Amino acid sequence: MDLGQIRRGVDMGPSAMRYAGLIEEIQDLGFEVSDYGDITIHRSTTGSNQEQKLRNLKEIIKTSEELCRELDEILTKGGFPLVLGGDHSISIGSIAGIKKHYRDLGVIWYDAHADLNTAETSPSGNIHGMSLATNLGLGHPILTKIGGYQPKIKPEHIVIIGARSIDEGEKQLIREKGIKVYTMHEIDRRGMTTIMEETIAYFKDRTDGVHLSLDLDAIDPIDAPGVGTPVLGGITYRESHLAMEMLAEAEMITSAEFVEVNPIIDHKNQTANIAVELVTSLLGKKLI
Ligand code: DIR
Ligand code: MN
Ligand code: MN
Ligand code: MN
Repeated sequence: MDLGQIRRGVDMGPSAMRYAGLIEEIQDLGFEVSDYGDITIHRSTTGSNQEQKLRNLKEIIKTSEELCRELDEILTKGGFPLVLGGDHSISIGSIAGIKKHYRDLGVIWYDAHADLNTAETSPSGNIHGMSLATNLGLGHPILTKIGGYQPKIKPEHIVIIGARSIDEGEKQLIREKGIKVYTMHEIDRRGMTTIMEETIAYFKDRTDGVHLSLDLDAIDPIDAPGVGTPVLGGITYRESHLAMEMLAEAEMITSAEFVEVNPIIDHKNQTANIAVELVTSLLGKKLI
């Protein structure tokens, strides 16, 4: 889906990751893979839903409900859900489906942005910048109630990693709710090893499952140029590998999504390739 923001192309992200060998790479690790295929996106042709404050709201609601049902089904069958984006608004539907299976679901939000806007604070009206707020139960009531319940996530069960572009309203919300954020400043200053050790320790006793929501724009645009909203000064390719490897070692992650890969902007599928590498590191691939 690419309806959560304005730049076209991010709906081709899943295709690019499949071409980059995602399924074969996961199978090589010894896992059985069921590809559920793409979710049909109901794109409005009338343009009547181009609301200023919540762009493509109706279509995003429909898609989110469908994704929610699929993820609920995958977890009921005992699978590990891996969701491919698409823009980050997909996490509204994915977390709605996943959270049904946990009492206290933790979320790692690996992103240059906080995605904590609501229609009131958003500078863009793009719902991909509102998905984490929605999961906290903040924003448009139809969005927050996807899956028939709210909220999905408690503020103390969130860790944001890699943030470097945070809007005023988001900063306020972070302070107000006491959300744990490791900005680029902390990563530069204290190193990715410490940040991941702390994140893992933080979730250990608090949660019964942890979802990784990884926006490729968390990674520096030099390494991952194929994203719609690149922000200079990001997490390196190596640091990201390390983060995934440490999560794999901790056996902590129970579901994941990789979002915002935009093949139109990418160079030779580089960003999709990195996404696939990070997935395999997360699933336990080692160098030796
Ligand atoms: C900005 C950009 N904070 C917004 N958000 C992005 O539109 O709300 N999130 N790009 O990934
Ligand atoms: Mn995001
Ligand atoms: Mn279950
Ligand atoms: Mn982002």
